[in-house]
Amino acid sequence: NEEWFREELYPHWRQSFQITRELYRANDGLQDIVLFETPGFGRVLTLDGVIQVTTGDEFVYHEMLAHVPIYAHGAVKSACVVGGGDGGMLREILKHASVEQVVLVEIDAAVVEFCRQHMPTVSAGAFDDPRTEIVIADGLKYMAETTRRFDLIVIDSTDPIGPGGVLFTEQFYKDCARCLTAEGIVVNQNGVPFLQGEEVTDTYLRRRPHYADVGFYMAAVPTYVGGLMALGWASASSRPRGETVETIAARFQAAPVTTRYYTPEIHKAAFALPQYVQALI
Ligand code: AG3
Repeated sequence: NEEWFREELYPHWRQSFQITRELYRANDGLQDIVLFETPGFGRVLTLDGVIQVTTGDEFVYHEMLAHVPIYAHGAVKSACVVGGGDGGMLREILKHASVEQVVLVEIDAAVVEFCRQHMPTVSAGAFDDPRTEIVIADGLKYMAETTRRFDLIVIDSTDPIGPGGVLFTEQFYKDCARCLTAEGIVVNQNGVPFLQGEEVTDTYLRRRPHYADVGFYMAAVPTYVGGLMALGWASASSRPRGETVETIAARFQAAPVTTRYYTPEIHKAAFALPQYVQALI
């Protein structure tokens, strides 16, 4: 009598996970939060029925959204994570000794509490790091109002459905641009372009007016099915994306972090876009 979770993100394509046991289920009025254990991917967190994190493969996503911009920038001191209530993005950013402060702006306090308790290996102590500041707020409002400036903004959101939808608007991208330092970089999860191609086109068009450089890079996250996932890139200066593999490798060697996916060669290669993705831009 097996139990299965079926993800219904796409109308025409579903993926299923065998459930060893359901651990928790909550609804705090903002979204449905469910946590279950699987034989293959460890603990899986879903929000409104869509997989956000699995302890098995989260390293790919978190490493690629943290280390690529950090090594491309070369001297990130201040960072902001919008979303990311599981703490995995914080964990990766805080691996860098150059980082002095990270503000986590998460709309849903319950996600932070839930993940802190039931997925502690994801945050791995990052919530308690003295460099971490947690702000429970709507990211759109926070970015519109803050006077802080960041070398790095990571938009670690859900898909553009539910409370995370505003994090894909032109207004939000414009506010993020205002909050960047001179060589600052914004990255975000931009969906799986084979299945969500319009998200790439929309993001490109909404950012183009507000940044010196707008682009995408890619990573293979097993549970975000449908081929490579697109990670969005926008920066206040056109310098960071073009850094050579030699420069990236030298920075990585001078200030290494432990990774399971990221390498300087993957960093460079990730910006090579398949034709079907280029066609969306
Ligand atoms: N948020 C990214 C979820 C993307 C799922 N989308 C998809 N499969 N198209 C992850 C939050 C992890 N910190």
